[in-house]
Amino acid sequence: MYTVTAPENAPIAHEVLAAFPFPATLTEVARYGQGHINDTYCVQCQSGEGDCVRFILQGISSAAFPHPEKLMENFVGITTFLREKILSSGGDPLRETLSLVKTRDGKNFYTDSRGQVWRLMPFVENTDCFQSATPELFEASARTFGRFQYLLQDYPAQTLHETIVKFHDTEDRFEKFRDALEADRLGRARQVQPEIRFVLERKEDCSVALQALREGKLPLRVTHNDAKLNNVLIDRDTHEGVCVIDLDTTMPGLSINDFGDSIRFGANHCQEDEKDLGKVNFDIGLYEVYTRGFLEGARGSLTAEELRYLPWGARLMTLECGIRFLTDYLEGDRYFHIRYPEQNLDRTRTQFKLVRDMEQQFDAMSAIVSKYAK
Ligand code: ADP
Ligand code: GN1
Ligand code: MG
Repeated sequence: MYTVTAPENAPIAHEVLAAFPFPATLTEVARYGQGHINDTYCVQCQSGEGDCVRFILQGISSAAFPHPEKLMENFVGITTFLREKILSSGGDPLRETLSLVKTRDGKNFYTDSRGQVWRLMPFVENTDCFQSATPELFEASARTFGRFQYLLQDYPAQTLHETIVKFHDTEDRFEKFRDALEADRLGRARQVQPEIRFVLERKEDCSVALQALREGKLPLRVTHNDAKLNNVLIDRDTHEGVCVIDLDTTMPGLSINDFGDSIRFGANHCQEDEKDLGKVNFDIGLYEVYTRGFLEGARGSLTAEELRYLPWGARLMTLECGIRFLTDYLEGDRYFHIRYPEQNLDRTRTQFKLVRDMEQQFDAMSAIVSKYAK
């Protein structure tokens, strides 16, 4: 008998596990990783000879993703496409892209008796997932995200579903913020006047990327949309990026946003909810190594206008994320999980401090892109 270290979900775990064909005896099922969205488990099997095989079992969050079956269609389309690209360049698709283990009845996912969708994936062994990194690891993640962009450049973007509608529509995020402010359901607006002003003063910034898209300056591509350091698995021996994971928001989007989200998350030395703003600083040195790695991985697949707008991607993803945290705070913390009452406000403040830093160093950020763009 195997152990399940997830008591609140145990009956479901048994039901879900029974739906998949495991190659050997199950020995352990345990909660895994630090993701905030999906229910992730590591499932371990052992053969008679003592060989161990691991899998990642994930229940997709129906709160974040209203149509998980469409998300799975995207997942299959993207990973099948990547598999072919990786094979033709001599790589190992079982390490360099996620893949699925089908259910006993040959489906790509299992829907449990409560309606939650589950998928099973081979565990990419001998890798690590980092929440913060040295410059070398940060650059490795940049090359991997740049390569992801490069490999998907001729994917038929129009065939993908929008798994979260208007996900990086910064203008819409601004409007939703204004609605939350107007409603002010919990009377919290009074305490956050400086943060509210910060957003209102940047209404025009919220249109910069979308306006460039409307004018045809920026192309719509297939992008990851949650391109953070902790969504790349890094090889334990070579310290090179191996595999981009967490593909649930991979859909049509802007390359500058993938670049920007990585900078937002990784080009600093603080936690997202750091209370001491004295410790929250945008690190332009880390920005430089990320830029170098991303452009190397993208291998010339970005247009001159995309390159020109990369620094805007960083500013806008950081501003947008701060707006989302502040909106959630005003609405009573309904979207982002919180561990203490003012966590979304602390998160808002770190993002806005980073935006200010980027605004002040914007010319230097542009110069760095020019230095590495060929
Ligand atoms: P979330 O959307 O909740 O962030 P992720 O898909 O990023 O979920 O998965 C959560 C964690 O599980 C990751 O941070 C990583 O540590 C681990 N993980 C996910 N898929 C794999 C895999 N195929 N092999 C090894 N580890 C994985
Ligand atoms: C959420 O769960 P995680 O950390 O992968 C969010 C991202 C935000 C991030 C901020 C689907 O991602 O967009 O940037 O929190 N993902 C979703 O911490 O909303
Ligand atoms: Mg993740």
